[in-house]
Amino acid sequence: MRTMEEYRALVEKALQNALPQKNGFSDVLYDACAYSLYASGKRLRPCLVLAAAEYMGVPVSEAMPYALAIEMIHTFSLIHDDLPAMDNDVLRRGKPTNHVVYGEAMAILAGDGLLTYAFEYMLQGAAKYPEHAQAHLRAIYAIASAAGLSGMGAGQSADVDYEKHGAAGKNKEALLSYIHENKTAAMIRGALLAGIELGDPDDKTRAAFAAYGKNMGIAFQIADDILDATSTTEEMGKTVGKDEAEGKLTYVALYGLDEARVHLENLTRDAITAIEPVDRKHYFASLAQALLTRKN
Ligand code: GRG
Repeated sequence: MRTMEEYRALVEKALQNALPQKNGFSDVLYDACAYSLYASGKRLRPCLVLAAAEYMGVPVSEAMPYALAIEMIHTFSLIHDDLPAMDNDVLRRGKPTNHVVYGEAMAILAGDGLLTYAFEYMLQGAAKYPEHAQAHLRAIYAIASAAGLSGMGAGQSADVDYEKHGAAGKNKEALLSYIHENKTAAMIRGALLAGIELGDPDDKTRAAFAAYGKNMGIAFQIADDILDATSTTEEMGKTVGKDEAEGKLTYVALYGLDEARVHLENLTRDAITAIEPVDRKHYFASLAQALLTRKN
């Protein structure tokens, strides 16, 4: 297995050829997709796909379409999350947001385009390996279910609904866990599961990666909440301090900074405990530990 930096370099290179060619009439859609996709994201989810696949002995070349597809879906979610109707953000990945540059209508199309193309891209990838068709179907399912109505979409809707209507009698702790588990952790868990499903994991491995991904994913969002309250716009490449200003339901808002940090540490420990039985070289434990202290 390689380092996360090595996976990231492979992802950046492969991404450059991932979008369909320009054809003249819809070049602006290509430009809008490329603008956000090629901006400097951390590429965490695609790197997780590749690491999990290599852990299972699957070559990077076979896993790459799934890595790039999940980054396209993640980028779609960022473009739409930034729209005026949602978070109304003007800065993302260190650049003006998609709708600021291309207008709202084109930003909606770019998000829709990236989401849809991700599935086209995964199916093209799967078609090259007819002898592994079942494994590729399982990988597509892992990503589709992470992104959709019982994953990221569900979490985002609960988040948006809270902003419009408040908790409306719901238990706030449970609602916050639901939002973080679905809005953010589902895609991190989905990336890991897609990677291992390309091999032929046993139930123990599947369960370990699922629990690891869920705990690390929630921890990742808590770190995001903490950074929103403590970091700078320059460091994060997006506007910080908005969570508090807009009364968002976050770990910092509900528990305060110190307790949010304790939740972050506990979830990281739970992630490490979950993966330990199958984590041959402590690769995934080290990764969770590194994310605990991330700066952006
Ligand atoms: C209804 C199908 C459906 C989907 C909903 C708008 C939306 C689509 C989802 C929003 C999900 C969202 C923005 C969650 C926040 C997750 C998060 C922590 C994003 C930041 O991830 P990083 O830090 O960002 O990995 P980079 O830019 O580094 O990739």
